[in-house]
Amino acid sequence: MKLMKMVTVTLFALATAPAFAQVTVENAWARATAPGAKVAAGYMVIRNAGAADRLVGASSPAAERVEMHVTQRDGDVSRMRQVLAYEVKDSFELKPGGAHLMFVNIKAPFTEGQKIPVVLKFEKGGEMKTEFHVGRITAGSHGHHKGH
Ligand SMILES: [Cu+2]
Repeated sequence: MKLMKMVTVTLFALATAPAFAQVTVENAWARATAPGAKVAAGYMVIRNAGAADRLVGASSPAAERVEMHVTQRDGDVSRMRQVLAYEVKDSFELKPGGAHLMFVNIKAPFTEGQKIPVVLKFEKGGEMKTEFHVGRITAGSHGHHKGH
């Protein structure tokens, strides 16, 4: 009888565990922006210990909208392209020169040390709140593009 009860409790716990026990976000950061800039880029590592999922959207009170972009090399030029989802199997990395979140029409400049609240929307896991820490303007591999 006692064992039966324990099994029931365990099943209940599994059924109600938040989907996000499986998905975690590491090292979420955004680049500081130059005065007057309308967009900012955000990076992170998404880890997924569960079944494959897809990031299908993101939003932030700091920007009019948040798009998902990938960067593609086209000869010497790198171009950004908007995508509708990122496939997240075991992990997915957003990094300078690659995939990134694009904060469009930011409401105020992103300044170093600031924390930008972001809601990530996963196809299966639902919504997840996180924070992007704003780093230096020159952080990452795109610093040399400044001034173009
Ligand atoms: Cu972009």
